[in-house]
Amino acid sequence: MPAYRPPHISPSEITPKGIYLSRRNFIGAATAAGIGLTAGGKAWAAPLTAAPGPYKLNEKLTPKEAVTSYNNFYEFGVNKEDPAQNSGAFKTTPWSVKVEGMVGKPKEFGLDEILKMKLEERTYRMRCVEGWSMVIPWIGFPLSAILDQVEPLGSAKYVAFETVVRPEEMPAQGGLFQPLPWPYIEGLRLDEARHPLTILAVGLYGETLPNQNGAPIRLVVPWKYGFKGIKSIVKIKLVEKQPETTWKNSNAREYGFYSNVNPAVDHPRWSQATEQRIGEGGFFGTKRVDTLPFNGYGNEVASLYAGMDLKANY
Ligand SMILES: Nc1nc2c(c(=O)[nH]1)N[C@H]1C(S)=C(S)[C@@H](COP(=O)(O)O)O[C@H]1N2
Ligand SMILES: [Mo]
Repeated sequence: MPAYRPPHISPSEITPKGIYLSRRNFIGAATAAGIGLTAGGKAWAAPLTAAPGPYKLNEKLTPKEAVTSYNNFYEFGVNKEDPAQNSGAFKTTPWSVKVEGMVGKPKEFGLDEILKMKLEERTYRMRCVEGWSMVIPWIGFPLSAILDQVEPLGSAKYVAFETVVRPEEMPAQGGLFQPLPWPYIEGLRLDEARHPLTILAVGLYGETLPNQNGAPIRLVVPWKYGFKGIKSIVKIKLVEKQPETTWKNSNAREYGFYSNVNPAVDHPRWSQATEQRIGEGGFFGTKRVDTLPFNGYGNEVASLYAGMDLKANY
């Protein structure tokens, strides 16, 4: 039996080149993604239209092939190519999301209803705690649109999220080696959840989300490390106390509740000062750029943390 694997592994810890994918696997997955098929042969994409949203970014988009073949989704395996290769049998219809807890009007949202929300294109800079980043044209809507409908009570202070548990369709949930405890869980403070930058994404690059990116609906919080962006959500619960989160539970010294992108707070095992833009300087390029406080969204979100010590609240 493999030993419990240290949670996140910085690519630079594995190879000096900065990328630990095998070239052959990456290109194989990218080709499959490019023709709209996962390795399992299932078509995943349907066109999705959305109006341009706020927060324009003047940065080069990460190629779709990289966005859809270099993923973290441990339910399908711990290697970057696993989610694209092992998620072909994952069924995303029918689907619904329960929104419950401290709310006046709990509600179960069916996927049809979700897809009728006012969808926007939101191109965001995304930063993984492992030291790489992408620029992704998401399609989604503000999480606040759903929160408004359920009418949070005054006592609600946090929002807790849960990913689906389906060992029959998610190989790493059914295998002997369990990389994480399931369900994958995440959380935000209510004001973070209501911030206009925080979206529920249902698509990217003009199409419905590929399974490997968290179909049919996932969270995107661009000023936080990528692991806050919980995928394939089935439950959203308004709660009074700070909820447990998967990575903090697995290693609280390395991962906090807030997980705001912060170049001044190093991960205990590597620096967070710079990042590798996946797909720039060639697919396997090693060019690194400076990481920005709040991933560059400081003007929008720094006020949420006024008076907080962000070194203690990492
Ligand atoms: N359910 C679930 N959500 C998850 C993860 C996961 O393993 N399981 N990985 C997280 C991490 S570490 C990152 S960096 C992002 C990656 O999202 P992407 O593959 O769409 O780029 O998803 C996050 N959401
Ligand atoms: Mo990540």
